[in-house]
Amino acid sequence: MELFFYISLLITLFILLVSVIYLFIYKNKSSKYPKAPLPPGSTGWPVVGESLEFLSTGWKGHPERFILDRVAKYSSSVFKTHLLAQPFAIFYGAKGNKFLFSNESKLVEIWWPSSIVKLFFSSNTQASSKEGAIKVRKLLPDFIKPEALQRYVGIMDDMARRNFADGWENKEEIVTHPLVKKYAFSTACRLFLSIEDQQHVDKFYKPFEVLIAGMISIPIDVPGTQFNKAIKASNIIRKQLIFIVKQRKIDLGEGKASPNQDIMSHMLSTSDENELQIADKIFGLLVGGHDSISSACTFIVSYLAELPEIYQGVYKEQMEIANSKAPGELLKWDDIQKMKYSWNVACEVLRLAPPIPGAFREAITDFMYKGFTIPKGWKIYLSINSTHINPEYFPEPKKFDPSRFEGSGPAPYTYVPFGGGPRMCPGKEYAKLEILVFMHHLVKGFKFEKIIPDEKIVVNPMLAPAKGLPIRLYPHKN
Ligand SMILES: *[C@@H]1O[C@H](CO)[C@@H](O)[C@H](O)[C@H]1NC(C)=O
Ligand SMILES: CC(=O)N[C@H]1CO[C@H](CO)[C@@H](O)[C@@H]1O
Repeated sequence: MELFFYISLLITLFILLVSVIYLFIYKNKSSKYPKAPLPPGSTGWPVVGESLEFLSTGWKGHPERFILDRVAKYSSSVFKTHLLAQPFAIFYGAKGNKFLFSNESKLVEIWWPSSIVKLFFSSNTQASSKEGAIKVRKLLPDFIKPEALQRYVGIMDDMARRNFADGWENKEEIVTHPLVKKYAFSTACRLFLSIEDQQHVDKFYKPFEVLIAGMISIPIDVPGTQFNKAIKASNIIRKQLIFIVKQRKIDLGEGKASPNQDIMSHMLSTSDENELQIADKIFGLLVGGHDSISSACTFIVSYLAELPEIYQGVYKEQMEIANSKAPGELLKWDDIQKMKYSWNVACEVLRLAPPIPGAFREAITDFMYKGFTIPKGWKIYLSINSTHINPEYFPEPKKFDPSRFEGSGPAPYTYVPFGGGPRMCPGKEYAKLEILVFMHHLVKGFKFEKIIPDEKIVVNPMLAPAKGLPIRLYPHKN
């Protein structure tokens, strides 16, 4: 009995001693941190933090509410929260965009939630370490420049023509979003991989659908969950892509394929990366390319259906171009340059309905912003949408006004549908080309009206009308 008492006492003393040492070290350590306070905000419930609130505002179709409510509550353009089991600083406003975009790689660097990393990166490129993070950054190519795209305008035109012929012509009603997705995906398959056969494209498309659905599922990886299915789909796609890339490399070596044939050939002949890295990049481009572009095109249809004057302006511009061409002649780079009004309209659509509502970063060092400390390792979410509807930068923000983009356009860092700084979306020029070619065929062929007047908008994982935007078509009589 006595022995038991002494042992308990010893254990208690030991625990006390350890606590004192721990507190001493901890206090010393934390005193080295800058004195500035953390940003205001609540970290919500333990572990889940405010993730549920964040997701639910997204599901309800108002992801910007999560941001705007808190900006009002804390009257701050930066606040802290806890999302995806991580401490987060949310940045809001053009100054925050500018600060983050121009301090890329100095203070912050791109970051992906672990569920996305699991879905998109093969295990050897996953960002589990510093080295991994560098590889993930390298996955984003920077080469899809206008020069590299010019020769593909004709192909894009041909793809759009075929897609409108198959999906739109001789139909009274269509559902826009799925059709446009198919258009964007087939175009990407052709331009990146030279896959033309529609059956092949359809077969390839199936795992992509599963993958995209998995992006917004709860990331629990056990057999049967949507997330698990998405990981499997991702592995299937990657395997196929690696196979295609390896085969192409052989064909290029033997002169059976041309270095200018498509973007994959271009990558293989201009970069020193291995097949695996190139396959990963193409994977990213296929997903990013078809989902964001189809979101943009769908909202263009939506706004044009509601705004007859804007439609008329686009129609006039596109018909001038169409009438200047010989029958059957494909669009050229010069024609695209003439689509100025159409592009302003597309930009205004992207302002009001940016496909991606925000972007993630990670603090790579402690830094100060607006008098608050953002500690190293914190994740950062910068809101794109909330800047776009700030009346300080866009007077009468709800008004659809393409003239905002005339001349020098909006002030820097206020309009960021493609991100900004060195991490600007690598596919911006590609997207611009594809969107304009789409608009050309859209207005040349049809007038249209919405079947559901006030269709709800969801984030899925990109912005989209809840029912896919069903419309009634009225082909032009000619
Ligand atoms: C980048 O970060 C530095 C250091 O915190 C800051 O002084 C600077 O203003 C930032 N750049 C911009 C353009 O905001
Ligand atoms: C993703 C997102 O937040 N979209 C919103 C952007 O702002 C417009 C205008 O307020 C809303 O209609 C969108 O839902």
